[in-house]
Amino acid sequence: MLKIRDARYAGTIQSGLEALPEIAVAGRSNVGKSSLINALLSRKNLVQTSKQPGKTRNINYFRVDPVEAPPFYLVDMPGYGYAKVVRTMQDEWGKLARHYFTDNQGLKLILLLVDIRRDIRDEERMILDLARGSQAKAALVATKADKVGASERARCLKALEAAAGLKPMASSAEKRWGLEEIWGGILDSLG
Ligand SMILES: Nc1nc2c(ncn2[C@@H]2O[C@H](COP(=O)(O)OP(=O)(O)O)[C@@H](O)[C@H]2O)c(=O)[nH]1
Ligand SMILES: [Mg+2]
Repeated sequence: MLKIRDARYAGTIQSGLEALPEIAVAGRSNVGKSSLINALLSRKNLVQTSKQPGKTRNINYFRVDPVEAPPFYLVDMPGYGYAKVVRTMQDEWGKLARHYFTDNQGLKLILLLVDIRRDIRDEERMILDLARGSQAKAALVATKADKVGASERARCLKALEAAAGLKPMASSAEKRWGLEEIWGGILDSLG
């Protein structure tokens, strides 16, 4: 596990932050973005996990200062796809995502989170397409792997791989599964 000297909230995209490499954490509302960031940083409540899905509309930057590597941001993207969020906000999400993923030289890696029990849908395809069109890498993380048994887990991972054309990393924020592999992908993309 990466040794971290400091990790703290740094602000939103609007606030004129110091330019540092960025690792984006994207995915549907409630998929486990905030929980995964907390797990990766071994912080319980650095990022608020949502009791109210669809409420986070900002791009939230968390600055990470590792002990033996240069600083970077873990970026908590707003969720999408929550049924009760009105259409205009979904469109807003699309615009924000397109802007963030396209005009962003600092973006090194998009961690696209999908619930292990779910399928890839239009929004995920859009994010993967945006990643292909940018200089950033994309990695697929299948969250909440603790929710299924071992054989079901293997079946779900295969289905996700076939649908996304990317091999997913299985994770559980609850059980702290898959964190080493995800850190490997992050450090690899930071170079
Ligand atoms: N069982 C289980 N629950 C999880 C896991 N990750 C997140 N959750 C739960 O899923 C809900 C949404 O998580 P959150 O991190 O807020 O999702 P976000 O909306 O994508 O940021 C919360 O109730 C979390 O406790 C996981 O790995 N396993
Ligand atoms: Mg969240």
